[in-house]
Amino acid sequence: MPDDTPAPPAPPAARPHPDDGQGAVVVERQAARTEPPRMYQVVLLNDDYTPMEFVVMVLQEYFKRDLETATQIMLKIHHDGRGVCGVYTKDVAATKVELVLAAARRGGHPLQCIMEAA
Ligand code: TYC
Repeated sequence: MPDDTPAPPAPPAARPHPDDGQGAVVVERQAARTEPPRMYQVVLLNDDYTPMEFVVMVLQEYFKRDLETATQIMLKIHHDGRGVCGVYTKDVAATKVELVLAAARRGGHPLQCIMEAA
């Protein structure tokens, strides 16, 4: 004999929002709590062999500095041993480091470029 007992009622659908008890759904605004992304500074290190002109070109090409600013940053690195080229999100900073190191390798220069949490 076929079982034609009706299936038990499905449980009420999950209700993600509170109900005011009168059929209207009340959506409460959540306080915005998204943290800003961590930022990383890309740093060039001084060495005795990379030509100054190459470093200035790198600062213009990969860090979008004008000639005067690029020259100032290059001279700061030359005198202090290191200098910040720019501050970026993690992925952008990592990409810039890779691009600079690849350009230095292509040019046969020992220029070093690193990133560090800002
Ligand atoms: N010290 C190098 C020179 O005298 C110039 C230089 C500047 C090299 C900055 C690297 O990140 C650097 N030719």
